[in-house]
Amino acid sequence: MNTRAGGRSERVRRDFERIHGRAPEGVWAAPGRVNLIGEHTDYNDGFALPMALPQAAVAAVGRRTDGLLRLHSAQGDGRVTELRVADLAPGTVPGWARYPAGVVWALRERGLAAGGADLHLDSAVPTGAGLSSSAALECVVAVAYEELYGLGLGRPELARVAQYAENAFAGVPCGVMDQMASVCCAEGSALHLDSRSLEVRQVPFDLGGHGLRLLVLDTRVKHDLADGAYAALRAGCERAAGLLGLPALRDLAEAELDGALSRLPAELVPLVRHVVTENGRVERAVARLADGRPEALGPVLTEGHASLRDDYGVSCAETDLAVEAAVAAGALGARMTGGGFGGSVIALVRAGEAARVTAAVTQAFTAAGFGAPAALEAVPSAGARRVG
Ligand code: GAF
Repeated sequence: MNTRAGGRSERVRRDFERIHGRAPEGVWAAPGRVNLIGEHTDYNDGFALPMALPQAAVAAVGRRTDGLLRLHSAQGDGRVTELRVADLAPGTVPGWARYPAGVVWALRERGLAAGGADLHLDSAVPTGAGLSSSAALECVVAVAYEELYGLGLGRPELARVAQYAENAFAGVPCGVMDQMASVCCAEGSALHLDSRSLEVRQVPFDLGGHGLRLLVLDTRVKHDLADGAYAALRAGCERAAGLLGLPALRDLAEAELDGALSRLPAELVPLVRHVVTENGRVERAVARLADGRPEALGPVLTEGHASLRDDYGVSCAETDLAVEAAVAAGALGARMTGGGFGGSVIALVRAGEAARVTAAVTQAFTAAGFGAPAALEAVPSAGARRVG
């Protein structure tokens, strides 16, 4: 099934023709994601369980032989951004264009024959909502280039290239989860990701068959991973691993946690406790899905939120209130998803309770003087692919 992205491909193709005055060579899509559990574990070489959203970035692309990269976005200001691929350098491209341009730069940094192209992008992934809108832009360009320029990298390597573009070209020190989710997810499944080996396993996640729905409530509090807080957390984790003599916090077993915490400075204790217990929550979540009990994910989600709020310190008043109101209204579990400092909350609900939970969160926001959240529904959807 082609979900909404496939349905949009004809329009994106027509828009490309109007903007670039020629036919594209193809149309590709790459989705945003929600992460079910496993937050702030990826840069600790740990585990995560994301799933792709139906909302995707769609790109119509055609190669150029003159070394120019001509970028247009339906969400942009209407102008075409024209860049010379040979001149691409970190820090030189502002705004949304740094994500597609960064991928072309990252491919060339690897010595790959990535030349120019005309691109038209149209993304349905909400921006600043913690749903990986930037990874979707990167990954749609990565899969298009993989095919058009015959790069032969394969999925996990494409995700690495996209991550490198975001780290080194756009200046955001993210881990690899969002890019892996965008390129490797499969319809009907969550993705069990080992961020060290990049091994993945598709874990069937049949919400509808179990009478469940997964709500996404975007608090509309914009988060920005480049603002320093994310980098500081990452640095804290790396420092803790160093002090413990470990390659990464992934190498600390839950059974050894108490002993390890007693050897760390007080400010690193909650960070380490979150990362180690969060890896454990991923394993518990996967076991519950494997047992055919997706409703049993609920308590794992809510416990994960408490850890992000109390130990990792990446929640905020709006995400805490959304979780609290959703659970009070009967959600099986809820948590913030993504990097935090705002963004979205996911809530696992019985299908018949979806409207009530959404209304309860909206009412709680009104009572607290917050703007109304935007509601979406998460359905485990396909990863990046050609759609036209
Ligand atoms: C953001 C980052 F981009 C990811 O790599 C990950 O660290 C996540 O925050 C937190 O789990 O989405």
